Amino acid sequence: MPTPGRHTDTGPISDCARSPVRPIVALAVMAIPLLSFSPVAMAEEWLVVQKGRAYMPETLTAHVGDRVVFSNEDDVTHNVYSDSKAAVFDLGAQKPGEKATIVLQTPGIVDVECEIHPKMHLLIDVK
Ligand SMILES: [Cu+2]
Repeated sequence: MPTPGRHTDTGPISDCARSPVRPIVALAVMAIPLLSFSPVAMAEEWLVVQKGRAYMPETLTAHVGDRVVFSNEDDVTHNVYSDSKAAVFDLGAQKPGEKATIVLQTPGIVDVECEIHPKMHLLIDVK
């Protein structure tokens, strides 16, 4: 037997008219995580190589939140440290091939030295 009652299903036409609202809501929900993650995406990572008993580069302009990776690509041990107000740290004895990372947290000039080789200097200008 056929289904004579089908004509009553034409009611949902009014629901279809409302559906264009949904994509706008979806876009608004997607925009929230994009905005909250943007400061993290802006942080950069800088590579400072120790080679020939010198830092390369010897000057760096970075920003609060950036990371600096110290990579000992020399054939001698180094000991990277800083007594500067903007960043006080001591990475300790760093053997050839070893890496260590710091995070810049305060604006100012950071004078990075080496406990073993006093001629080594790296100036980081933290904005
Ligand atoms: Cu050194």
